[in-house]
Amino acid sequence: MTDVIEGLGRIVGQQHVITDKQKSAIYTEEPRGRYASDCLAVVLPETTEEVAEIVKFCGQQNLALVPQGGNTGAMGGAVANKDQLIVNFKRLNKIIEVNPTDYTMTVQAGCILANIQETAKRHDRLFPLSLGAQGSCQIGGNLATNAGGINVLHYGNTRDLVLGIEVVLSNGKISHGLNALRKNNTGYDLKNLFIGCEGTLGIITAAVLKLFPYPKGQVVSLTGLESIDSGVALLSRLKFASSDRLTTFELMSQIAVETAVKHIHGQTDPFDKPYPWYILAIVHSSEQDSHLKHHIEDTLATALGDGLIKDAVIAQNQTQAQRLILLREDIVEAQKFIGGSIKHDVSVPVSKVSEFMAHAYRTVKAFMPNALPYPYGHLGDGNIHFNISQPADMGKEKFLENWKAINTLMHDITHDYQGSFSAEHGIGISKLDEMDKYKDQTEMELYRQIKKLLDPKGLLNPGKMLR
Ligand code: 2HG
Ligand code: ZN
Repeated sequence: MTDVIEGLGRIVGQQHVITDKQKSAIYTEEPRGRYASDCLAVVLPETTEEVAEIVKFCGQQNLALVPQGGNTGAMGGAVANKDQLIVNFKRLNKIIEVNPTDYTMTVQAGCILANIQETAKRHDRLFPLSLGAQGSCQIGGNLATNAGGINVLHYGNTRDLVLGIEVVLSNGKISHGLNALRKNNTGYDLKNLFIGCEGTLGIITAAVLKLFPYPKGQVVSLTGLESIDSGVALLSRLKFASSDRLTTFELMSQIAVETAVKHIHGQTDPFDKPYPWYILAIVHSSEQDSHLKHHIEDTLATALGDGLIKDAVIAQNQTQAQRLILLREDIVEAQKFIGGSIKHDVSVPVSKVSEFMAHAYRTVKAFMPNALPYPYGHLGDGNIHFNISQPADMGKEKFLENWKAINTLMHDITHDYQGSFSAEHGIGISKLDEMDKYKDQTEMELYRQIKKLLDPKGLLNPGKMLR
């Protein structure tokens, strides 16, 4: 053990190897409090070469390592045990280059997402990945998990926002794939094998990201509706009205909005009366014109006129826009005020969301009549967080004992609708059973062969993604 710590210290400097349990607690605390995490030590490399040396050293020592970014992941992908090393990337945090002409930014894995967004903005460019944890999550973690967020509808998932990556392989070699070309049709698509692999095939240490023109104008609206079907119809109308510049189309249930208004200081519902469903829609425009706003206003007015929606507001300035966006952010935090939550991160085709949700409600209520479905999510891309809050008459622990049973019910239904049991949060250790149960067995076999090829000793984030 002393040899291992000394060996790591020789690579990164002894002060960057943490063995003290109090000091390592921020790396072993798991955000949802679902899993116990521990580690032999936390190592903080500053360069790609140091990461490569660490991986080589682990190979010699037969030591498993868990790559970790901002430790904000929801599926336990960065959880370790007492015999494993946590390699955290917070010191590998340089923005290597911004190229406004090429619309690219080259970054190291430990850069905080919000810093990347702000840097892009200073160059009048947008890096569109946007999610609740952006103030603390690292881009390396976003890449490893192919993170989603609220702008996927127009700009895509993390995978769609990357041109090239640098990866440290399990043998300690560095794969120099920092491609910045829009067109490069050579070879297999290794990039997309490593993105989303949750650190099980290789460790992404840097990436070339795609940038976009910074939207000078944005139209932010909130709509009250009676049904999901109307939401789906509104989605199409807004896509057309905005010439497909609709970036965000987020669904919130009445219970979610009411809970945020009740428990989050300063939060309000802009409407006079509650509605079963609310939709936050954002349209980006590269021009600061009022033309687009009028167009969206007209579209919403027509939808009101023909009864598709029941009420709507359009933010008139930046402050009002931020308030509406904050309502969507706050509903996540607010759920904690009404007790334990059994969470889901499922997706089905947009055309099936309405039927799927009705089915999910019926099934949950049949299983536990007083359970409180608290759904919200990214309706624009069919990804719904059909979360379920504990019944008022049941304790948190007792309720959470049903996690597995309720997950199984929900994921079975999702499967019946040709959906995914994990639309944006990944697999980690949370959804290993689901991988075995729902994924195509031929695909699973290929995954195992790829894992064996790229990580023959099984030292890269073992037990995550695949058993
Ligand atoms: C969101 O969409 C996040 O706000 C979190 O993906 C979802 O905590 C959740 O269930
Ligand atoms: Zn989400």
